[in-house]
Amino acid sequence: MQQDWQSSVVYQIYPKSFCSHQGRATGDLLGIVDKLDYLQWLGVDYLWLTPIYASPQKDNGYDVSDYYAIDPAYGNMADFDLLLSEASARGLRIMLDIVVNHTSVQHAWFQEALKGRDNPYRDFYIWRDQPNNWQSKFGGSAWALDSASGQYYLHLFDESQADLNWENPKLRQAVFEMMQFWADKGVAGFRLDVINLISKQQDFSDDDSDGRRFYTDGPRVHEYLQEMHRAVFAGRDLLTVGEMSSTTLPHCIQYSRPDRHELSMTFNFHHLKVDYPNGEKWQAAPYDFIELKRILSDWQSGMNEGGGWNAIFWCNHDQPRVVSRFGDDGRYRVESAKMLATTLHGLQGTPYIYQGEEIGMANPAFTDISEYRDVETLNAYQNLSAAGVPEAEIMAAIKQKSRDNSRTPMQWDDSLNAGFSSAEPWISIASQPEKVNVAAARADADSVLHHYRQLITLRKTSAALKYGNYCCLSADDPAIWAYSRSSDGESLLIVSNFSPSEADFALPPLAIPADWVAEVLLANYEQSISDFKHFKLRPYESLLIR
Ligand code: TEU
Repeated sequence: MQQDWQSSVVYQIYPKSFCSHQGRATGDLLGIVDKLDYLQWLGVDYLWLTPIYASPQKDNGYDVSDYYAIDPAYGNMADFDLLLSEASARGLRIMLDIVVNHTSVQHAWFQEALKGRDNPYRDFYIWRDQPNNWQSKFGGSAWALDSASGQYYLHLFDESQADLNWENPKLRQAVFEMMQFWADKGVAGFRLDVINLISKQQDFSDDDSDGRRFYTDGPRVHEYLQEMHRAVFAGRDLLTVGEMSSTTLPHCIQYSRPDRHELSMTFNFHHLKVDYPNGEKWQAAPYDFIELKRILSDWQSGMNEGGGWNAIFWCNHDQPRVVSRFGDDGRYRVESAKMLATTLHGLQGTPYIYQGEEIGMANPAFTDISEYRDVETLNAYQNLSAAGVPEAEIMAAIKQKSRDNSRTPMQWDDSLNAGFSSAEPWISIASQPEKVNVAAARADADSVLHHYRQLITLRKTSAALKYGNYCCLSADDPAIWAYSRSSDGESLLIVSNFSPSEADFALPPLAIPADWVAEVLLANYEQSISDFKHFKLRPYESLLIR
């Protein structure tokens, strides 16, 4: 049966920080198997695993050295097969992360390529006699010298991640075969890492900026995805989601409109740059709430009108925790985590939940650079220090923005290391594990966790939630985000207070038919509203009304 991914919910697992079955510093595949009953209870449909392939782990697996092998830290192929079958027995489907913009420099292809300019694998990568001025997304030049040949290879990310040359049909064939291998095994979907960067403009000109306009949504990217679709996706029941870096709405419509035969849906990050002053990530700053609403609203309407489909999310392994970012991880942690969940799950698109989000995990309160592990964070620290930025400013930015904010171990219970492992974890535990953990949340009917579970159930039963048109009702309000979702016969109203103060809400005239009968489907406070056209919202209060 064809899975209806419009009504599905995806749960993202960061295996390194999920659960260690073997009692090691890092999580493993058997640790995921241990938690499948929990995930089935939660009600999610797909489990997306970030990369589990053999890797030197310079970028936590996004530097793949062998696409056909499981990294020994995570287990082996027998463990993976067990995970597939145990997941399937519980109605859970496994999605893998496909990282094919680049490989690790330790990948056999790159090692062959290093052997000389006429090696058959040389052309799997991108070489130039002289570097241009493009910048790596992790800081510094995007080119590194191979001293043996005197040529430079392109790396849009870390120096250990060499960009693949998609112009080469043999490379494309090798990538598609690898994806077929995993699809044949029974994997039910793919998340495609920075897939809109694979096609580079071939003149490699210098830029007056960092170079991204020459490879973002590049000249042949749609052609390559259609080729991938014919080779791998066609005739298979797969959910495919592309991670799109600095993309545009028209491109995302093209990537995800079914008749284009590219992908099922796309991630974009525009709504998660509302706390980047002038586009600068490494500066501590408050977020712009009006801008957040505007961007998400534009993508809601735009993708709907264009026939595309959004992957919707607040959190992933590259982003800080949403309760710390757009909510309040202190006094109103529970209320604001629920409010953010309702606001996101009310939107049109397929919701993604990142491990720990469902229990309201917060950013860790790391204070020293030695507590951080992430290559991007450590590079930024070095570059900013070298540029003379004061230490306190750098640490304030890192505390707010570091990708490690979301990479601390999953908090399962109040035992040693939050139940993640019997060994000291590779990165410290984040926040109040004795209070914020799965066991405590399951036992408390008012927890963030139970709220997520209700949202997941609601999606399955409400046509308006799945397919309804989105309309923003409070674009300029400094505290409230209200919107409606309407489909034939069902209208929903989602009203959320993003502030720690009380706020007044008035339903704009004509937003809802005159004869409506309101019913609260989900809330994060006790309800006693008599007039749904005009009411007060308490701090971080949120209502989902039918
Ligand atoms: O991330 C792509 C990406 O550009 C980011 O979200 C990145 O983390 C951000 O720009 C940093 O400011 C993907 C993966 O999700 C990420 O973990 C990898 O490091 C990256 O690709 C390279 O494979």
